[in-house]
Amino acid sequence: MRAYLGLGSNLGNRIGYLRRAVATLREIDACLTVSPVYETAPVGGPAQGPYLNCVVRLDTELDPFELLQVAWRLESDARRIRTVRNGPRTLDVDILVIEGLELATPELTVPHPRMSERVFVLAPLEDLDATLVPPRWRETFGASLGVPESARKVGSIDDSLG
Ligand code: PH2
Ligand code: MG
Ligand code: MG
Repeated sequence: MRAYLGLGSNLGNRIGYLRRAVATLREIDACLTVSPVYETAPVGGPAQGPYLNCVVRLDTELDPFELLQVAWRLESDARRIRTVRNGPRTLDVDILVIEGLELATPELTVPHPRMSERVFVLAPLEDLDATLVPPRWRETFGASLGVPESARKVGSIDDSLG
């Protein structure tokens, strides 16, 4: 199956956490594609610092729940500590889209239920495949892209970003 994962970090060495997660995901798909990296204003939760976000596209033989286990393992490798909902984190890995699949279970809902409102997901997703972003979502997040700090492309995962 072909899956799109959203990665985010706003604690510690943010780009380092994203890079490490991508390196581990390359063990699953050596040919994966990484979107540009964005610096984005935090959405929801307590006052917290800005995020780095990107989206990864990969092809895998794993099933959705096996891929979810991988996402959780990446977060625990990053020593993520869960306190408040939408609070700051070293690493968040969300399954956004799995091509040709819709799923709603207690552990996993695909497509990700809140992605249509989230510029930090839609901007990098659109970079990878614009057909995944319906025009009416584009209108919403396209407007917020004009808002300073909402999401700013800062470079590629391999650049030395702060
Ligand atoms: N993730 C959240 C909540 N808010 N804001 C930004 N900018 N980026 C995120 O990845 C993010 C967020 C919950 O997963
Ligand atoms: Mg998330
Ligand atoms: Mg998550």
